[in-house]
Amino acid sequence: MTPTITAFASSPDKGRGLARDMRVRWALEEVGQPYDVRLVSFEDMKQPAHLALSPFGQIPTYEEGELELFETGAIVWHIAERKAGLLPDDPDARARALMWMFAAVNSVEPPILEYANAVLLERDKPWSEARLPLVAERVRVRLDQLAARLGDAEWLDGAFSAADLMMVTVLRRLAGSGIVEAFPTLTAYIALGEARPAYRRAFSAQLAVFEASQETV
Ligand code: GTB
Repeated sequence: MTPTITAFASSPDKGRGLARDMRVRWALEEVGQPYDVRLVSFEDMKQPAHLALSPFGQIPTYEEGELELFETGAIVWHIAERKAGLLPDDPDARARALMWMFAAVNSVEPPILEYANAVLLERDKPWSEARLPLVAERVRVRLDQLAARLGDAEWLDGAFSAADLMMVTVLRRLAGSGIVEAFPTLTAYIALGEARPAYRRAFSAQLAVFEASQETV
């Protein structure tokens, strides 16, 4: 059964591959699973039909027969569990892959999102100038810890897995901030992820949607 995912009809990231359907597209490309995409506007995302799939009115969602999922971590885990290519066979190594997926969304992503919000949504606040360095420092602390653990390894735990897919997409949100660029270990790690053919296919597919949306503006 061909799954259907939802994605922004017109992504605010302007085709930079930052919207989270990128994670799901990349996972599907890694396992060689074709998929359909239903594009939704911001208005569509808040309508009952989409809220039935995503209680928070967000993209991406994933439909496969009777199965309806939201949350990229859960969607990527589902894809990785069902198809070969994103998880090791060894049960302990699988448990560690799941641990790193949670680490990506639960320990690394929160300070990055706080920073992104501080830059995008709070710059006009009178307290922004004082707060931003504090928020940036919390990101640096987490990246320093992650870089120390990664060391000179290519991937988080042995071979590339769904954990790296999640971590790379989380870190990409910082591209151009100057923060992640100060960690050569992490920039090399991100570049390695971005060089994967499955990543390139997913990125091109997402970019094509954005470019088509610009033609109709
Ligand atoms: N925890 C959920 C998951 O991982 O699935 C979070 C999903 C989520 O945040 N979806 C966002 C969304 O639907 C799109 S990806 N937002 C609309 C809303 O909440 O109303 C987040 C995103 C948006 C924009 C950029 N950008 O412009 O750079 C980057 C990432």
